[in-house]
Amino acid sequence: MQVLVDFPWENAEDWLSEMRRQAAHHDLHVWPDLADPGSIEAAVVWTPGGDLFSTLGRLRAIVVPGAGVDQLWRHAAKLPDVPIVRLADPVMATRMAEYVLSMVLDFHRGFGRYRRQQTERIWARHHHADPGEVQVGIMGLGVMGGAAARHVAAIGYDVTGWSRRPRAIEGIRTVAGDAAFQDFLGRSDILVCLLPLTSSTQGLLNAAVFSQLPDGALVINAARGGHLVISDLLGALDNGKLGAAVLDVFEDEPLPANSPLWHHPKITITPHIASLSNPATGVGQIVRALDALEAGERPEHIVDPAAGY
Ligand code: NDP
Ligand code: OXD
Repeated sequence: MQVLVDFPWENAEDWLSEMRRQAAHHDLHVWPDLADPGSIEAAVVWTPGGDLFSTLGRLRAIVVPGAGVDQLWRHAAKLPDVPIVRLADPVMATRMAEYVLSMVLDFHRGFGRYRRQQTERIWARHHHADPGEVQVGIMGLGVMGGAAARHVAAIGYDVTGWSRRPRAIEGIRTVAGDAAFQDFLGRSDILVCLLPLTSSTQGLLNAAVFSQLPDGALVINAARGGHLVISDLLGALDNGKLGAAVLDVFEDEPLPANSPLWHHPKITITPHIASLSNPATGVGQIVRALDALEAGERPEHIVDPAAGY
């Protein structure tokens, strides 16, 4: 199969060498080295620029080398009417779960306060609740949110997960849909966003939502920058409604140097590393999708265009 590949990341060489190793039975064309765009049957792309797709007349599928697909809509002038396949990688899910768990523990045990105390050589001990008394609400119970919920619940936190449609996960209270949202927020001392960015979830982390959380709550956004209304977050942190925020994702990445988020004392920033994708397993999934297409079968993990994820 004729396959266009583009991995616009600092470790692109690792992805390319995995592709050359695992997809040796396909003809790979590495962007922008594309002699005959009309021959390409599958495009493995993250942020396809401008009108790339209009030049790929024989395209049969787009394979996204990551979990989220919203960046396709943002970068491509027009998407062709072909299946979009995404990654659903257990390695990434575990990485995300570790990130969420470490941020939950950091907040619950107050380690930020001890880091600040250390800068002033203050020896002061602060007592804390047990995990079972801390309510963690996870927005999104898919590959990422499901793994995060299990990890956090495994060490005793009181976890509730919220999804669009009802989901059952052993050991976790699950709720679904708009009707359950308000109650869900009220039981989220720590609110974790692991939703896809769609027209229904854009701007969902906003002042109205923050106002329904318990006082002093932590908000963790490891999904997409577009979920968060930054001015609402700053307002809720500054008026004391929220205790802290952890942000891994931003509408503009890298986060511009002049962003007020960088220096806010209640905000922890990480550079979109909550779950770095893993070339070996990621390429394994990409190749399974390409092989299915070549065999005339339907690949796994096809995005529902109506839902947008
Ligand atoms: P999935 O598609 O597996 O899961 C999405 C979940 O969100 C599902 O449970 C879905 O509900 C729920 N959901 C979608 N829309 C709504 C809605 N309107 N209301 C309530 N729930 C909704 O996605 P993943 O778990 O694989 O990934 C989630 C997101 O995480 C990605 O889209 C990406 O943006 C982000 N991500 C960030 C990374 C990072 O490093 N920071 C790395 C990887 C992903 P239902 O179960 O009913 O379908
Ligand atoms: C993804 C991501 O969606 O890394 O895979 O954010």
